Amino acid sequence: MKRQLFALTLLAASALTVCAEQMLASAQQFTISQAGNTNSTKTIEVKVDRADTSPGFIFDPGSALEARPEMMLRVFVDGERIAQVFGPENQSSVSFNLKASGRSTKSLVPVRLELYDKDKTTQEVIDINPLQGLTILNLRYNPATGDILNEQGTKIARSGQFFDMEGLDPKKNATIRLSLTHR
Ligand SMILES: [Ca+2]
Ligand SMILES: [Ca+2]
Repeated sequence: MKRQLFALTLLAASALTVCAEQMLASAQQFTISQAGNTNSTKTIEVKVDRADTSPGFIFDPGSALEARPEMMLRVFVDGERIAQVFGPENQSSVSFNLKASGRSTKSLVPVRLELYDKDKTTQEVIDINPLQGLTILNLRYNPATGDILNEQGTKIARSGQFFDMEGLDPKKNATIRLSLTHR
């Protein structure tokens, strides 16, 4: 009887140990998933103040006035288009005063801006990317740090501050002023 009781006690003790180990393991898993959690949804806000081309550029044939572009701006957050806006006809400079937002769970959120000279039948890209060979902007926004990175992973701006991006194409370029932030 005494031996049976001893065995039962051992059994109970080992069961407790197993139980405690399982609890510890699940607690560790919980901690890891908390620490590695980058999946919370963020709302990324994109503001585009304005875009300016050089008045001397000839976007269209015709008079000096007609030579100016008809700007169209598209903005994407994490692959989803959040805005498409048009400037007035024949304007070298357009105040977009655009504010649009999109959602993402990514730790580096892709933000894309495309600027075009949009006519009835043609749609020509206007270079707003200072990197050689690139015309549209494919930026990355880091909600954890507030850093804004270019296509090469270089930090180019900070969250909540307006910054300028200037295209280098000698014929069709513009400087665009934008800011990114999140909530
Ligand atoms: Ca025009
Ligand atoms: Ca045009």
